[in-house]
Amino acid sequence: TTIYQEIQAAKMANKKLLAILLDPDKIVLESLDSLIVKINQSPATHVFIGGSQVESNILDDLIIRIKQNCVLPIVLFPGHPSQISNHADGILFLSLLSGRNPDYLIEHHIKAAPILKKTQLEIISTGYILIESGCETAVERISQTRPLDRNNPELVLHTAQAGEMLGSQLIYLEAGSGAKQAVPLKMIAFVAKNIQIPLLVGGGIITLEAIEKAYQSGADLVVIGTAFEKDADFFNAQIKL
Ligand code: 1GP
Repeated sequence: TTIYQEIQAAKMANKKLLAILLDPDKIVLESLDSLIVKINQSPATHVFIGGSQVESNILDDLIIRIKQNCVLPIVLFPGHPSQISNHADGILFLSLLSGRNPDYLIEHHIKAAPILKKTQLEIISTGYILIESGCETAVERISQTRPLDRNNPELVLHTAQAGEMLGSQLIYLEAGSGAKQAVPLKMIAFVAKNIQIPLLVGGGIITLEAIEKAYQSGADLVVIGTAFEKDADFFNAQIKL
């Protein structure tokens, strides 16, 4: 079975999924083994790997080392076509549907296509929607796009539905890494109810309670970056999911 089939099966069974996002720029290779132990002890079902500036040779080594001791699927979450490694299992092929920068809608994808054709990576088409979160985030700065108004759920839904109609396999509602405000729960619920494909939510989720509320609102998979990066005992220190 593919990564995508497993996500779909989990959605059907109402089994919630959790991805830990690792930023290769911030990982200290010396402490990688203990970090992998923490990932294995956590309730995570997926490892996402991505960052703003990544050298692919670092990426290869990092993924090889993670795969030695971690059985979770490794999914690339790239910011740029240079961030592709054939050692991962899959890649979120993101189109930034909230923005109007052609590079992030299609241009990078055209550059990535011949590279991806030479890999075994499972390619998962993902409609990526950036939601306003209180301050400028890295996604906004690097993509040079504006996030969608957090008080306009209709526009967010229509964007997600257009992505679904264009063939996205997943919708990812993103507040941005380290966001002050996560995606509003009502917005998660409104979008989840009105699309058929699995819904990913991330950015600014820093408590187990917030993860649980995102699930209850309809998120199928929650992405945790900063909270785990700051405290590798984040999941253990609190009540198990
Ligand atoms: C960022 O959604 C992810 O792309 C995770 O965000 O670092 O705020 O958890 P955090």
